[in-house]
Amino acid sequence: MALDRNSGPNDLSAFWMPFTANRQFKTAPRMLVGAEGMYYRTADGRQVLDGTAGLWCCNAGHCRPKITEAIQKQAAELDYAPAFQMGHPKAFELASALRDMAPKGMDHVFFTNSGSESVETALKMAIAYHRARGDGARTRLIGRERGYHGVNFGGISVGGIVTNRKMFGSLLTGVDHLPHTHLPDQNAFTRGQPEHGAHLADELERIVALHGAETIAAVIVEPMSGSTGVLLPPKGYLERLRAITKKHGILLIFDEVITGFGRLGSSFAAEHFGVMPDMMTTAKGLTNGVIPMGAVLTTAEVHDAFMQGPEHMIEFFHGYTYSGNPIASAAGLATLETYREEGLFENAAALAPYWEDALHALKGLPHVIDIRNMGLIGAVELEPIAGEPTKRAFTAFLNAFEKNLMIRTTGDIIAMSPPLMINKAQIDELFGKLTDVLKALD
Ligand code: PXG
Repeated sequence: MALDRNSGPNDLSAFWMPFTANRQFKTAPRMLVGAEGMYYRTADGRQVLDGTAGLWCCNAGHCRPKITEAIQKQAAELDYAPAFQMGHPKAFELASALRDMAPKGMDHVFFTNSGSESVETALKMAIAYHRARGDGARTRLIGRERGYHGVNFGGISVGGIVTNRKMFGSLLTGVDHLPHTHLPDQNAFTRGQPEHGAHLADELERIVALHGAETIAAVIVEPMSGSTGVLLPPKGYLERLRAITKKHGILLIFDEVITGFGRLGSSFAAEHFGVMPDMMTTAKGLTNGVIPMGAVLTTAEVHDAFMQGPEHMIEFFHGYTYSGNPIASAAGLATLETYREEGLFENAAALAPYWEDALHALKGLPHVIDIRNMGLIGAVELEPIAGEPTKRAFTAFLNAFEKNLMIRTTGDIIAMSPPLMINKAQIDELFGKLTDVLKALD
C-alpha cells in the first residue's frame, strides 16, 4: 500500500533546509504533497497556483506524463552507466538535441547536475581553454554585482549577492566585478528592456585597463539577472559587452540557468537578444526540474582547443559521477520534446504582452516602487519597512501562500515565473490574488 504522506511528517528537526528561514518554517510548515499542471497540492488539501515554476525550473508544468513515463522506463532499463570512459545513447541524443535547440555555433555540451556545477565547469573550462592555447596567464574571472551564479566557491566569487558571499571567507582570488545594471531613478516601471545603462558595459574597459587583458580569462553574466530580483539588461548593454570581450580575447559566458528553455519566449536569452556568447550555462528547465541536471554549451573553438595531444589522454580533467546520468538524460529528452510538441516557448512569447499588462496594472498599489518584466517573468519591488529589510516581501509571500498562490521573494522584491503552459485565466487568477495580497500589506 502506498504510504500516506498527506498528513505530513511528525519530525522536522533533522532536515536543515537550504536557503530557508528554518525556525520560521518549522513553526508553520508549508508542505507540498502533490502537483499537476499549474498547481501544487498542499498537505492540508489546497490547490496552490504555481507562480514560480517551482524554483524557475518546471517550465512545462508539473507531473507531465511524457516526462514521468520516460523516467520510469529508463529506471527499469538502464539505471546508471559510468560517466567516465563509458557512454550510453541517451546522453549523446540529449547533447545533440540541445545543440540543435541552441543558437547556431553552440556545438558541444558538457553535462553537470545543477546550475552551480555548470558555472564551476564553465569557469574552469575558460581558464583551461586559454592555457591549452598557451595563454596561461589568462586566469582572472570577471562577474557582476548582484549576479547569481549558484553557491559553490567559483560561483559565489564571481557572483555579486553580498549575503551569499560575506560569511564564506576570502573566496577565489583574481576576481573582479562589473557594476550591476539596476538604475531605478531612470528606469523604474519600464516595460521590458530599459533604455538607460548600456554605458555600464564600458566599465569592462576600465577593468581591462586595470588588470591587463592578457590576465583575464572570462566574463560571466546572467543575460537577465533572475535571483537578485529580475534586473533586465539595458538596451545595447549585452551587445557592448560582447564587443569588448571579443576585442580583448576574453571569453563571454552567459549564465542561462534561468533564462534558458523558453522563459523569455525564445529557447535561450542569447537567441532572444541576438548576442552570441562563447559558453552558456544551463540547468533547471533542461529536465523540467524533475531530475537534477545541468549542461554547459560551448563553441567548437573552445572545445577544439582541448582536442590535442595523445588520443589516449583525457583532454579535460573535470566531470561528475552523474554527468549525463541515464535517467536525467531520459528526462531531458522528454522535456525538450514536451516543449516542442506543446509549443510552450511560443506560448510564452504569445502571452508575454498579456502578462506584461496584467503585471504593470499593479502600479499604484501600496508600497510598489518598481515593476519589471520580460517574457514570462515579472518582478514587483516593494519599499522596504524601515529598519526591517525583506520583511514586507516575506509577509507578502506568506499571505500569498495562504491565498493559494506561490510567489518567490528576494530582498523586498517579489519575483514570478510561472510554468510556460499558463493561460490567460490563470494569469488573471495570479494577479487577482497578488493584488489582494498587496492591498492588505502594512
Ligand atoms: N545560475 C543562475 C543564473 C541561477 O539562477 C544557479 C546558477 C544555480 O543553480 P542550482 O541548480 O545550483 O541552484 C541559479 C539558481 C530564486 C532562485 O528564487 C534562483 C535559483 C535557485 C533557487 C532559487 O531566485 N537560481
